[in-house]
Amino acid sequence: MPQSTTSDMLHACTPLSRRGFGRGIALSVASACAMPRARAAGSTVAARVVLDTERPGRILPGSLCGLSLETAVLSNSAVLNARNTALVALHRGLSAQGVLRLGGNTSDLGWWDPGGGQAPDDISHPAHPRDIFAITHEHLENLRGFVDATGWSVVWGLNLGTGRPEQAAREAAAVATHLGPALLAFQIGNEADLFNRYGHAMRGPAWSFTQFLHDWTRTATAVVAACPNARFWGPDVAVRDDWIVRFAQAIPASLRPHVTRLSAHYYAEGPPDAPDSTIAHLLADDPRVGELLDTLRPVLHRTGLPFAITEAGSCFLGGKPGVSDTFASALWATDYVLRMAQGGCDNVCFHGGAAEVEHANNGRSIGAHTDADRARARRGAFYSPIAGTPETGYITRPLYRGLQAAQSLSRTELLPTEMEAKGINLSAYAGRRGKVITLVMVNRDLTHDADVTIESPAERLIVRSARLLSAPTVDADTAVTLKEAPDRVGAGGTRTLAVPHASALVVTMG
Ligand code: BDP
Repeated sequence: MPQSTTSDMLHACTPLSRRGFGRGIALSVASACAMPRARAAGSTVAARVVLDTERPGRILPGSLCGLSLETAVLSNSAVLNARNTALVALHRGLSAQGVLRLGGNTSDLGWWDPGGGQAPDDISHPAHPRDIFAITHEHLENLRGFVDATGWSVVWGLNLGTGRPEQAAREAAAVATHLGPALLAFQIGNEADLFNRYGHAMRGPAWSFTQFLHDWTRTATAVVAACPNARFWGPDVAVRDDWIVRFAQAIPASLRPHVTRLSAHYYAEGPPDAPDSTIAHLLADDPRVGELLDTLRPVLHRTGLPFAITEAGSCFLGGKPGVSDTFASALWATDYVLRMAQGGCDNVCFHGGAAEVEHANNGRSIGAHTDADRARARRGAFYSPIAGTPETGYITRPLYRGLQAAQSLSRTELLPTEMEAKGINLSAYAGRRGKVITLVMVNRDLTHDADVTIESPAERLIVRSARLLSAPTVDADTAVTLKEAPDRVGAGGTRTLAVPHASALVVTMG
């Protein structure tokens, strides 16, 4: 995917920015500014959703929504630690078997220190002189305790940026030993498609896919020599969809059985100061999502490999206050996860964490312009689903509730749905588990309420329960709830349900 001019301009002004976001999104200034603070007097549309209960698709995994953290989080031994019971509970509140991906920019700055040594001279980088950190036995033991307490599994990012294959192999062996069955897979290199960009600066200007494949193969080969059962997810790129396709085609035969999932990252917008890093833009359809799914469809079919978004966020460079930490991010995420799931993606890990995210971004929280914002960002990057520290305790950000709403389709067989949205920004996703059918309707429209009539030609469905994902306003950063809406469950099996603007409704039927 070639970088757009916009992206190059952004790249020129903001050292770490690197994504061509927003291509093709037609967003008028008027709509970008439309920010209803109270319920707007928009009209109600009569929409219709048709469920095809006879053609169930694949079963979505229990780990549909996962979390992603910077590897540098391990430097604070109290965070990923079984004794951090508040954080354990918040992971369990999302999923009983989620995926915790450790990676991000800091995964290319960590080095395996088997015993209190000095960082090897060749693990250093002029662009990140003070960011190199050690990974120790103690860190890995704490991590194991944490994931055992949560029931989650780990995807571990190995250092391709500043490390050497032998070091990665030693690190992989230690990680495999400590994590045991809780280790799902390794990744090699974080967003290697950006390694030649200023800010990442891990490689020179001539860096290419061919060189990446060469380096990746050397590292993976060394890792397999040290851990014969190693599994890999890759290529974990930021923007180059074509690298995913080329990677799937070019994995050397000896490593092919070890690659168990294709992976990439997605940020809906950014950097925070870009004019269209807004709530309206976040909630509008992003054409890149459809483009990626179209690109991947034949590859997933041909290789039989599943696909994951191992790092997702509303706005790169730490998120944007007033956007990433608002209810809008919850609505965006519910729709994004389910849209991706419908397109063949099995897992979306949302990036977050606290000060380590600043670490990953060279010590800056770009979106924070006041001391209060900076203090808030240190407790949790604006895009983080969870904010807090072991000392202060933890809170959920609005995004977390959106992930819980999306998780309601985990472990269901996806059902084809057709939404007649009458021109408003309304989507629907459904799944079946045994006799129960769950339907998630997301109304990302900022002004139009919808009365949605549910039709299922093959069987008569009766609404049994409904939960509403809502908040006082779309830009609310508190009081976001996902709670029972008994008024939606009409007597006699009413099947026309109200989905107000800026809300989502999770309905179970049988
Ligand atoms: C991603 C990096 C991660 C950063 C994040 C961001 O992998 O380390 O923290 O962007 O920009 O690309 O916030």
